[in-house]
Amino acid sequence: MMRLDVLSIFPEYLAPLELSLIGRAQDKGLLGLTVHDLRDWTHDRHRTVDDTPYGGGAGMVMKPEPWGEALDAALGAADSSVTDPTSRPVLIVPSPAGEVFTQQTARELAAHEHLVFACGRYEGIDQRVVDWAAERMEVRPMSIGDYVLNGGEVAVLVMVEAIARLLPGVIGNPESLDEESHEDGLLEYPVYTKPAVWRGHEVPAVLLSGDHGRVARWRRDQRLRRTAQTRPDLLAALPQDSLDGRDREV
Ligand code: 6GU
Repeated sequence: MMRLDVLSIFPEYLAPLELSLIGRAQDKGLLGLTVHDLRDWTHDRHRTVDDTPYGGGAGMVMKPEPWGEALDAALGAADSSVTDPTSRPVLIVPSPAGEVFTQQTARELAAHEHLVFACGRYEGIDQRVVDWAAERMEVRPMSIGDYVLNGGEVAVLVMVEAIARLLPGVIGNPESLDEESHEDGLLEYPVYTKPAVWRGHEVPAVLLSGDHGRVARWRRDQRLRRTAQTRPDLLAALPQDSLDGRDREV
């Protein structure tokens, strides 16, 4: 069972993880998710987690001490001498300054037994927390895209959903994963259901033809066109041998 620990000063922000697919995965015992309040590891009356930055400047920085104790607790008796890299915990630090999280990252992280997410707020976490952690575990500063959020919590919702749905048993029909956008480098094809005509718009005739070969070819063409239209960067990044002669005619 994959273990996930999320450390945050706004644990209520992670409440949606109890719902839907991820909530059910927890009920089924496929996933063990715990959300922790960072303030549980403060010892002053005001439960202080931030302080002014050394060197001056705007905003506040998250103090290292609560993070140190929180990470000690999340890691527990984890044995850092274990050699299998998938059994070593990974610390994911959401940050707009991180490496961009992609489907490839989701697949890599889904292979690990224990992920710890450290949600920063304000101007960020004292860098020594990350440096100290990097001596004990794999640390991955991660961004979910080129824009700025107020904190890491929403980014964690995004990453946990992308990772959890890849775990065996979480999605009812795992075949539905194969032709999704970003799995093989092409965007997905458009889908239709009944009625065959709706507000004057018809379902493409090929989908009613019963010819599985023609349907497959049409769907492939649609994926190529959509990708060229919306994400030419993805098309350019495809390995040379992933396009056949018919693909090149599209
Ligand atoms: Cl992971 N955190 C924050 N605060 N902003 C972001 C982000 C993460 N990814 C994109 N913007």
